[in-house]
Amino acid sequence: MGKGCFIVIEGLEGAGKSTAVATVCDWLQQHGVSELVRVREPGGTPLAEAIRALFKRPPEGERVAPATELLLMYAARRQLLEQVIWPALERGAWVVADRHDWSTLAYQGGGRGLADELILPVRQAALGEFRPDLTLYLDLPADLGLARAQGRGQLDRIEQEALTFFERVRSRYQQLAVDCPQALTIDASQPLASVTTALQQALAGSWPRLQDAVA
Ligand code: T5A
Repeated sequence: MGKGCFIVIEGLEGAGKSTAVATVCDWLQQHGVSELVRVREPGGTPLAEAIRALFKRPPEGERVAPATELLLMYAARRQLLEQVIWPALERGAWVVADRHDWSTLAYQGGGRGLADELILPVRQAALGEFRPDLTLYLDLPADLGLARAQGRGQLDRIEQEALTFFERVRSRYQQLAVDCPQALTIDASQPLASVTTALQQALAGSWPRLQDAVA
């Protein structure tokens, strides 16, 4: 897929993903990356943003089935890939994403309990073999992440789930990170300055491999 590089930030609510995206982009710019594209999931195109709004605030009184969540997430993801990510990578840009495929595996798989037999064919149809060059997983206890999210004000539909839901999500994330050679885990329970340093060190360590990938 093109000559660019695809970096994804993953983690629970309140892990500090938005802040991490900014840190990663600053670091890449300082190291000579000339075109950077930031995206978030779900979202990033008008259609995908409309799906995000429906996903977060469905029509009053209508329960969203877990399998519907799965299909909405991959529909939004494919649209973002077609409209933004793949064209950017094709022209040599670096793309930094706030959430991607692991969010579905962790939230709809781990959290909602959907079986791999349902998820994986949908994932294959939407992504094929496309995967990030680097995933930075921000790991923290679910209660700490939720407390940070609560500190920002009103909670959305997902944030109102029970703590055990987020513990299952975290557990799936941790397993995905262990299983993926292109992923690094960052301790996101540390103070922000320490998380920033850890992200910069992770990028420095991955830099030779990422440059090889775009060469
Ligand atoms: N979803 C998404 C699925 O279920 N399936 C999917 O496939 C996808 C793609 C998206 C929701 O959709 C679900 C998951 C989500 O529930 P969102 O708003 O895009 O929602 O994502 P959230 O995770 O909800 O976004 P947050 O803003 O809560 O999380 P961030 O970006 O990780 O956190 P951030 O950077 O905004 O920080 C939150 C607060 O914590 C503070 C920040 O200053 C901020 O106030 N903070 C720290 N404080 C102390 N120490 C640190 N180290 C800190 N880091 C951040």
